[in-house]
Amino acid sequence: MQTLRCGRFTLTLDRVLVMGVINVTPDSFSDGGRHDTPRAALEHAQALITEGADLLDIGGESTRPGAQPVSEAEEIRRIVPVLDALRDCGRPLSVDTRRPAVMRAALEHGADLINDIEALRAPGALEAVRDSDCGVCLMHMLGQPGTMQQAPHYDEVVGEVEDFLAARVAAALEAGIARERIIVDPGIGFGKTVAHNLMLLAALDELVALGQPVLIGVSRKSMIGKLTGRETGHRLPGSLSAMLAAVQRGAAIVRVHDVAATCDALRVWQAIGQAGG
Ligand code: HH2
Repeated sequence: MQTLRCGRFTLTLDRVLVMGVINVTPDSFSDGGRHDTPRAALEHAQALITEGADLLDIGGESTRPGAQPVSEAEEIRRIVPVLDALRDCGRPLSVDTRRPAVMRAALEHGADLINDIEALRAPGALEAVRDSDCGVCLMHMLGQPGTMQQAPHYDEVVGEVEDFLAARVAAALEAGIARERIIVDPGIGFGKTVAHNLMLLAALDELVALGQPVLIGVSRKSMIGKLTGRETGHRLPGSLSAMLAAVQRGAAIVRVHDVAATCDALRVWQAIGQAGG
């Protein structure tokens, strides 16, 4: 059975794990401004754990298309009190950051996983995580959040994303990060059109074949809005559908805002799978 080393935790991947999102940002696309004090974040975390979250992903910088970067100091100021407040919540704490200084601060304050939309490409990022025992999520992104949705182009999206992730896994291994610590993610919506996202989801088994657990984030994303014509708050049915399509093709971890509904959907999906033997 595949396991994932994740700081204080070793997670067994014998069922799909649900990562609940806690954005401590004023401007995230789906829940911006709602959990941006440690107290509000703690309450939100407790609710997500009760709903069934296996991990919590804390983000201090919005990476929605067109988002403006925040300063490193501000990102640390947002993240650290939340990590301190959640430290003993019993779930692995992931920090969504691409800055080495934020990674170091997060690890000092008990983060178990570094979730990096830049796949540890920033100078010093591999070194920042190498000597800890944290998990790392290496995500594919074409371009930068501010401009990534301006006409993204690929000759062959699945192959290019696969080659990128394979190269980043190799770089992480080379830096001394054990294979059991590494997750990969095609980065749905990060420098991709709806057609690119759909092709990546449809061919997810090709990324699963890399041998690392695959994380997928589709929750409430604009792809769901474009396919259904729904605003952010009304994208749950579409998000669940995309999530199940991803787990059907081998996704190991799903990053979601709606934890209770996701757990229900997974329970039914898994029961059907088990009945099939
Ligand atoms: N998506 C978002 C942020 N971080 N990390 C991974 N590994 N995979 C994803 O698909 C992913 C991610 C964007 O979603 P959200 O956090 O809700 O929005 P914002 O970036 O505006 O905070």
